[in-house]
Amino acid sequence: MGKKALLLIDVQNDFCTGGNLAVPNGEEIVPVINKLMSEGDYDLIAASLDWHPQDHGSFVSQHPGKKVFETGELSGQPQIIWPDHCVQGTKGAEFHPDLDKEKIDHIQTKGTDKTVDSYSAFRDNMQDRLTGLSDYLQEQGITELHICGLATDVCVKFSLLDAAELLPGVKIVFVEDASRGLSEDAVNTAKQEISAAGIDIRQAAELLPEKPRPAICPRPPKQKKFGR
Ligand code: VGL
Ligand code: ZN
Repeated sequence: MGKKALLLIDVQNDFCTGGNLAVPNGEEIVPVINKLMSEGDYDLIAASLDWHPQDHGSFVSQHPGKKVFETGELSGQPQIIWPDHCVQGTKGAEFHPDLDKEKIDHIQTKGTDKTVDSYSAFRDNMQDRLTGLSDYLQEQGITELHICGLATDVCVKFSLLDAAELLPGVKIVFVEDASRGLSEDAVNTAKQEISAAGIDIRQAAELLPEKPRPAICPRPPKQKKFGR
């Protein structure tokens, strides 16, 4: 029998309302994910953490004269300049407080090298260094992987595309309503790329095992036989 895993991408304070790189309504995914974790039939639950040093090369603080969301350069490659976010050991880098963290079996950090960004939980943006997550999931015998989190158009998308490429034979599913994106246009483009890669797009409710229906109509009582 195959094994099913859930992978949560960057469900961290800085990507929720009030955070440094807030995804609109990002925190709305937390109850959806909690339900998936408690009612879903997962053999393994993994989560990634965007985990940057305080002088990470994607941060606006490291690019004097640049504005956030402009394109700059990092190690000779084009790089979107982000607000400083998810600095190791800060409140912004912690999981959202309402997330049922005790259900998480395995944590994968990423973005720890200040000279390269890492949107995907599987490898850095230069695509030359793996994080180790794909090997881990393979060693665990995972045959189906559901992915969701923040942000759909950045880290969730790149994690999905890498999963499809690095885990051949594993069924990959994007849980759309357990994810939120930074920009609506970019989310629509991302969904097209996700579909084109052969990844299924599903809603959380479709992925929960069917509950046995309560017996509201028990067998009618035996009719008393009269006569004879
Ligand atoms: C992310 C931008 C920079 C994300 C991380 O988790 O989607 N986006 N770092
Ligand atoms: Zn980041």
